[in-house]
Amino acid sequence: MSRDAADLSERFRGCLLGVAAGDALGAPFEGLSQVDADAVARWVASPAPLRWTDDTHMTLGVARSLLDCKGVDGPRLAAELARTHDAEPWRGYGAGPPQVFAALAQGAAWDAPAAQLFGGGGSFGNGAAMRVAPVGLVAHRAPDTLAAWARTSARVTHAHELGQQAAVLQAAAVGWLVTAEPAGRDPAGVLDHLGTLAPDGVFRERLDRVAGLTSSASMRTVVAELGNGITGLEAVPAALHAFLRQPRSLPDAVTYAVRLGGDTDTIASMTGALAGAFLGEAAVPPAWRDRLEAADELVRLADALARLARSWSAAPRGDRGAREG
Ligand code: AR6
Ligand code: MG
Repeated sequence: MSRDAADLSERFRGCLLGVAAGDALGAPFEGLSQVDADAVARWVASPAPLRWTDDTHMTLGVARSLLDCKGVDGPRLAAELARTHDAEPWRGYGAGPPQVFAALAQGAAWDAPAAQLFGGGGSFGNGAAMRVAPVGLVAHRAPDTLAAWARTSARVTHAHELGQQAAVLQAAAVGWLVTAEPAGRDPAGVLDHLGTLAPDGVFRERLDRVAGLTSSASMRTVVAELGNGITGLEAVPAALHAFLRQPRSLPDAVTYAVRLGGDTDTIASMTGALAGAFLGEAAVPPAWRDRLEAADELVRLADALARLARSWSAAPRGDRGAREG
């Protein structure tokens, strides 16, 4: 394997391990508005197993479907996410997705049930963004395809524009960071890249708030400015801030995200995806990895995604195979 190929695999592994470690480390604190720093420190340092929740469970479903379809195919992704959920429905799913999967089992079209949720407005939850990292990894060399795949991957459960935009932005952040050189490139450049995808509107305003926060801002200020809740509009900026505040340390970024409170598992998981894509596998503490549920399976999938990314980006456009939306 060439040095570049080895580096890419390292980054993909870091990203998926970061998703799972952040999810599992944040899970015990989900929903708390005040998180005790000592309690987080004790839990982070403890030897207890790190069991992940729906964030990682769905990410694995997206990864398997990407590998199977060599891209994002809405109907096949919907079937894979439903299969994944039905095998372990106790993983802590949001309210919407199980309703989608029940309707799919009754024969509904792949994107129809999502449009019925929340009075017909569709979900603006963070669930489409929390599972999208594999899309950002595989399509990192093709920004238009990345955005189209991320949106299609969201549509299975998130019909609301903000739920879909959150997924596009999180995938684009992963895609930008996975090839950024940690030693050379300022990671804050990711915000300029995301600005091209959200030139106006509420997400643009939130990205500007992320750019305006200094690293000395208190947690109270960060939560007041960005939020820490279950919506994509809050979780994407919060994860970006947690990463950009300590971009050279995955454990510091993830632990900080947990301490922000609110939707701790998801914001820490999304932070772990960003830090892991930027810093690679070596940034994940061995002690975390030893505690982490299914770490070997995450590494195996990351390596398969890296092989797909290399073969996909080397293929002529017409041979790329997957449907884009
Ligand atoms: N109107 C009102 N509330 C909404 C709307 C809406 N249009 N959309 C979302 N919500 P959901 P997810 C609220 O159920 O995005 C797990 O714990 C509503 O309270 O579509 O997959 C994960 O770990 C709804 O239940 O699921 C993540 O933390 C909630 O947002 C999270 O759930 C989540 O939207 C992912 O949830
Ligand atoms: Mg959550």
